[in-house]
Amino acid sequence: KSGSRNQYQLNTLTNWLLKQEQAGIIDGELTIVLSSIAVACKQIAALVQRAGISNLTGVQGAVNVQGEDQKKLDVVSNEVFSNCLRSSGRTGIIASEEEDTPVAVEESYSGNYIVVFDPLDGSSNIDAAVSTGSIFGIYHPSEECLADFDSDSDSLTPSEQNCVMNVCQPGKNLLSSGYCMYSSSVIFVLTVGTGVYGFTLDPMVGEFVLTHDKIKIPDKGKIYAFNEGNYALWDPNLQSYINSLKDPGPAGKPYSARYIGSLVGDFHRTMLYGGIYGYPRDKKSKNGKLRLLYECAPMSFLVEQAGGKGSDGSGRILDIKPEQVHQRVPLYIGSREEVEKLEKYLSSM
Ligand code: P6P
Repeated sequence: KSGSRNQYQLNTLTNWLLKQEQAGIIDGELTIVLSSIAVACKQIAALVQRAGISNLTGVQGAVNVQGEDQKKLDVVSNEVFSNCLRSSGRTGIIASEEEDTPVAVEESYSGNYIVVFDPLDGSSNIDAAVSTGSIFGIYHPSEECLADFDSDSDSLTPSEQNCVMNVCQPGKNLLSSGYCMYSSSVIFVLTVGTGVYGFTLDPMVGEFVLTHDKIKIPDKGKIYAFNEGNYALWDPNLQSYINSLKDPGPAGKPYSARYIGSLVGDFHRTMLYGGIYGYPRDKKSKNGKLRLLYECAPMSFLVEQAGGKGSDGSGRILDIKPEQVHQRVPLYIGSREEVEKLEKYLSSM
């Protein structure tokens, strides 16, 4: 029968990308950028799974721009991601959590896409073999940032300035975003603006196979994911919100607490099961810990595409235009009902 699928035809990420291209949803250049990101994630998955064997656990002995001890795998994953994007020939500028400033890609000869990424989020979990992940976002080059760019420009060369301007776009400009989770399964999740799709790596074939067709986050969940070790440092209204989840009164059922300490793992579970993940601002960290450009905005694009919400506590993450590449913002993300209830609690501050 024409069109019937025989059991040897895998529904791979490559097939899916070609279908999006045929439907005119993405162009051939973006297809190549996304394919190169998938290759980078496969390489990182292999490195992560053998970290203990190939002596890739532990620290690199350097500190990154975030002031965090770089793990060996942070450095290696960053190189893998950068090399795949450079050799795609379609990436104009890349910005990484592990690099001080965004860099223009000399090898680019077409497409000129802006790619922001966290090559290995949650890397402090590596030595204990707990879930980690890579996060990415893709933009068109943008001149609109030129208008009101007021950095300490004397410290940046014109080309560095141009890179920063092109990278500092609000998440609502994202063409695509996604993550790859390295856990009991390796799952590649992405959106190109037409819903959220998940692909599980089949180690027998070395291909990502469609396993989650149009992820929809439940409107309400039963799980909250906050680091309650910081509870004493939180705004009193946030404390009240968390208490309302733990003790909803006689009519309600208490939520469960789940916190992996890896954004990709906590977020992926929230996308599938519902509930809320939060990394609040607190007395120590005035803007929280997570970075807007390559953590909060890509995840917020995904959650909105799945019917959920991504908020900084008072507004939509995707509306925030970054002023600096590594700018941090508070993040509350997940099911619509939980995020809206949290915003109400915080607005009564
Ligand atoms: P804490 C990992 O370092 C990370 O950036 C996220 O992946 C994770 O959710 C969070 O920080 C954990 O931070 O302060 O709770 O250990």
